[in-house]
Amino acid sequence: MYPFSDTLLERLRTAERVAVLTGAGVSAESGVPTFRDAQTGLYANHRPEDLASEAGFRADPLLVQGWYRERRQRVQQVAPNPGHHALAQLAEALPYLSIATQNVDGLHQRAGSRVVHELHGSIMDTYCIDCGAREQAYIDKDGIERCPICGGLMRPGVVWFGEMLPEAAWHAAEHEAVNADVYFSIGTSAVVYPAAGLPLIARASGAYVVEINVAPSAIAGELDEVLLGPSGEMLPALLKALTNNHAPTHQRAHAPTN
Ligand code: BJW
Ligand code: ZN
Repeated sequence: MYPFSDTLLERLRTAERVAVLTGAGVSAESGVPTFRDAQTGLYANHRPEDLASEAGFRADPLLVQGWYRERRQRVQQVAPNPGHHALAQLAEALPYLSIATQNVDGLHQRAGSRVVHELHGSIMDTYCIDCGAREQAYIDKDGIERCPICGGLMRPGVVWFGEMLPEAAWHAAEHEAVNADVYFSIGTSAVVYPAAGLPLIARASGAYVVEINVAPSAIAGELDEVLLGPSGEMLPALLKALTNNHAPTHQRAHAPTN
């Protein structure tokens, strides 16, 4: 059993708004590799900018399209883990909980989370880099996926380095951070900006900010609490700690007075 601090439990019991930032670590226990794990990470054998930038894509579209195709297949074969499910259930147990995710795998939505802001897009989405069409690709003689309308290269609907985040998702995530009473940063190394800045924005705006990770992230020293452990175990334990002892608090607060 994880020892959650009285401060965290009390802040959660009285919170009106809880916001969460997630990263690849949340999906690790579903069998989706993280990016920066030295042995198993998606970037273990390549420079990140060769796979996740427009320049890298144009330099070797066959490599990059193949890498995303394999990842897409993997995501379709896996399922949400207890961490995803616990977050969906926490949203039901608390007055309001939103998720800003850097993940492109759609697993939060598949677990039943309803308010999910996808900061880095979706791996299931593809579009033509030249005309933006989302038609079914054809494969050319070199094995490259091309646009049936203009012949351009088909790219994944994710956010690469040097690209702007989707405006609506970013603004929503920033709004949630500014207005959160409690903020969780879960399973992210917190090295990629602007997403990594969200927990810091939340803290500067007065939230109680808690990290859940198997190892301290780049911003761990600037947060209120760091809980070391896998999110697939930590989040169900937190849900249990909260719902076992406190169910009445919010119900009382919102129940009719007569
Ligand atoms: C567990 C666990 C378990 C394991 N339980 N935990 C400010 C300062 C410096 C640089 C910049 C800056 N602002 C912008 C930049 C440039 C750049 C950037 O941040 N670079 C840094 C890397 C130096 N950012 C951008 O370019 C962004 N765009 C932008 O800023 O636009 C404005 C602009 C435009 C033009 C010019 C300049 C500015 C876009 C960033 C897009 C990132 N895209 C990627 C690829 C997405 C597509 C794909 O999926 O392929 O997003 S990169 C990759 O990293 C992916 C991830 O979402 C992202 C974050 O990774 P994440 O999720 O943290 O994974 P890991 O592997 O790093 O960490 C996993 C963690 O889990 C670890 O901590 C483990 O310990 C933990 N863990 N198991 C709990 N069971
Ligand atoms: Zn096209």
